[in-house]
Amino acid sequence: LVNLTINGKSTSVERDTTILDAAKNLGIKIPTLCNLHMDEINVHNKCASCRVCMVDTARGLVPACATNAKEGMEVQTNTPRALKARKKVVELLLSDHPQDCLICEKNGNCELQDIAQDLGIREIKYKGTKTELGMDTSSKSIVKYHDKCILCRRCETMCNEIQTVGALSGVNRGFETMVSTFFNDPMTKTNCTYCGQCIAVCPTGALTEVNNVNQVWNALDKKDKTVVVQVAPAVRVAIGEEFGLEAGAISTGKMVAALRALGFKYVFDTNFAADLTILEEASEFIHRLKEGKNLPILTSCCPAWVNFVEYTYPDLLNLPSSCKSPQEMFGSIAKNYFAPRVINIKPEDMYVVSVMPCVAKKYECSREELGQDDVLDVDMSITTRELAKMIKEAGIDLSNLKDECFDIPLGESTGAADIFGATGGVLEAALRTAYEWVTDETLDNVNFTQVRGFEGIKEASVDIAGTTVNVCVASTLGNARKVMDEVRAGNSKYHIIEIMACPGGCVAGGGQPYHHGDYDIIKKRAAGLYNIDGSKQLRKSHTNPAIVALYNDFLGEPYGEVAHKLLHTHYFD
Ligand code: HC1
Ligand code: SF4
Repeated sequence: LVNLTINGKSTSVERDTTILDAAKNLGIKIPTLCNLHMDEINVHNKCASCRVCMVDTARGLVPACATNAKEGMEVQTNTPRALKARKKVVELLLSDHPQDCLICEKNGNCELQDIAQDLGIREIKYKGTKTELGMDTSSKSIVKYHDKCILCRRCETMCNEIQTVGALSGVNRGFETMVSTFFNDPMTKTNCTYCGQCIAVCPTGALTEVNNVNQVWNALDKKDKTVVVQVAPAVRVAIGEEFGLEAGAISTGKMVAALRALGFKYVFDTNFAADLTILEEASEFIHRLKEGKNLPILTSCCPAWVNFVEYTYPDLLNLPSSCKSPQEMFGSIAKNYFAPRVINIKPEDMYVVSVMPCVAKKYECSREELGQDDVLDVDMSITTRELAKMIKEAGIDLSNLKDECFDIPLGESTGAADIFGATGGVLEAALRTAYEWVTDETLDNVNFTQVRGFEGIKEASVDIAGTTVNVCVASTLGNARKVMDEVRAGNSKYHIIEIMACPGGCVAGGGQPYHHGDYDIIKKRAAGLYNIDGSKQLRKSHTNPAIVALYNDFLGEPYGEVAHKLLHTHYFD
């Protein structure tokens, strides 16, 4: 241990602790822009590029994030000299930044804006040449606006170290320095999976989602379309944050009320399709297990993971489940069942909007194979943040709305569907159904707690009618790579593997309200989903009466012919 004082307060910390972390332990805030520390998921971005965290020591000014605490050190975080240096650094950053905060996608959520505000900066002091490197709007999911990049490298850390995709890195020098793709190619020409984790950690408006809010307003205005909306599991425990509610607050009823007030004709639930996915995926698993072929089965509901497996493991494309994701199954059932059979309209006269915690879902719904006869299953996907923008734009105060219920039948779901939004949830939901189907016994304890929690890779063995089923859950693409390399090498003992690209699952999706590096927020959202599951009467997907009726009236057998046509897909190398 080393002993030091910060602003006169004594503390003892482990050797190798930075001044920044030592101060944090004492409850002393030192502002930073580039630093990002999320121990739970091993994110340690400390490139010390922004120099906002300058503090005073006997040796002069030092960056707190890159200077280790030393025995006897006396640190002052707020001397006039430190404040002046900090202010100058931010003034220099602002001098080379587009000053369009009022119309910036990140307005109100920008860490640079916040620091400028906290430091009382009221003028752009240094005026001169500015970086002009332009935008990349090539993808359906992500906008990259280079001029707003402050070179903090958080996105690079996320993409390279956590996701191991390597789509972004620092290139060029001086004013030309940028974090970009190889040869500055458009994102669509790279292996970017659109996981959106770079967006989740970008402190400014340099990386944002493609904003589809206006397209949704336009659709709501069309008299010739029936506009329906579906909402992903993870949205209901995060949307409240945009309206001052606690992270993890269960806002389902208020969210439904807000969607109805926005003008959607039917407010449905992706959860309905999550239950449907389980019936198809459990059937597919049992089928593969009996045949002893194409194991382990890999879950296929996360579109960034699907992109990753297509790019990285083209030799293993027999393994992902052929099930479309719940987002897509929902669209398919809404257009090919609900439209013609329940409300008597043509599939092309229905417009399906999805609200997702994810930016890859925007890309997923544009994949041409995910539809029937040139009608895409889902027309437009917006993020949790974009829904919040629409609600605010309409002047609705979500936190004061009275709870309303989803429309039926595509709004009915079991607890198994809610937990899809947290890492391990899809697997747990599948086990609840597979167990009962294979054993023909009632599963009394539906809580497979071994696959819950935030470990990057979790495993368990479950006895199903005398067969030991080995299961694995991985979240982040870096962890997926570890598991998949074993599969490729023939060393994997697993029968089922669930993979989600975001650290912790969809609750941490790239389209959720910004967490600003606070992983507790993500834990609270997941706890919210498990609370919903625990409080529901029905917690096994195959007991959802609306799903049972759908098979009886329309689909026939799970994994049967109609299901194959409407609910399954294929992959491309
Ligand atoms: Fe997800 Fe899924 S859980 S992928 O994480 O399988 O986005 O929430 O909607 O489709 O249901 C996301 C969340 C979501 C799908 C479901
Ligand atoms: Fe990398 Fe994901 Fe960002 Fe693409 S979306 S650049 S894969 S972090």
